[in-house]
Amino acid sequence: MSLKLFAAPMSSASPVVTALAELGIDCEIVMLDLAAGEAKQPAYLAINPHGVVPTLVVDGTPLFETVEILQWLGDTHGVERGLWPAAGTPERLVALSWTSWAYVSYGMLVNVLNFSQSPRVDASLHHAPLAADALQRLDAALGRLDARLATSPFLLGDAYSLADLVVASVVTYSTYCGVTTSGHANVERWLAAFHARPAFRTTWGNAEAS
Ligand SMILES: N[C@@H](CCC(=O)N[C@@H](CS)C(=O)NCC(=O)O)C(=O)O
Repeated sequence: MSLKLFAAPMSSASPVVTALAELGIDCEIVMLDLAAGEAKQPAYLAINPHGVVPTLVVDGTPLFETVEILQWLGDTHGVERGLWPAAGTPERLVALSWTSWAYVSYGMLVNVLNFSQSPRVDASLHHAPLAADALQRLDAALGRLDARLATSPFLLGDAYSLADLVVASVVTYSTYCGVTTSGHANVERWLAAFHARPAFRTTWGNAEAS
């Protein structure tokens, strides 16, 4: 199987780069310069019409959307490495639920927060009450994640898995956007375990919000 990842430093592609390192997958990685508009060039738009990273090209077919790439890596490479539950198991359902929750539900609130207060968004579009509401909802969401992590060290039980990598990546990014994890001791313990992993340390070296 040939794999080629289009990525950019400290971007939505970072969790994919981390997963490739965690799984020990040999993959060509092409780093685009987003500021120079490389993701908007016709050659790249032919691969990903949305003009964003990441895109993983699998035997010539592009796969985009970070959460789909990560779930696909779990399905195709994670099971044999003990990092993703096998198809047909209850744990697979748990893994799909939490990883999609992170990108779709929690991620939607992070986007609201960013659009309403980020310095990267035109100040005329900022909306302080909306940002405050998003922060409150994100804190409540972290409370529900904390309750899950109170029952076991990791999302799927005693062992670290790609499900932790996916959800912890999104939660880590949210902290760069102003979300605080204080008051959620289980989330903080679990995030520290993620941040201690070599795959995280090598790929998120100079992290900052993007
Ligand atoms: N929902 C997409 C979002 C991808 C996205 O917005 N990526 C940004 C980088 S964080 C990007 O490539 N922007 C293109 C640009 O700035 O030209 C995903 O998760 O894959």
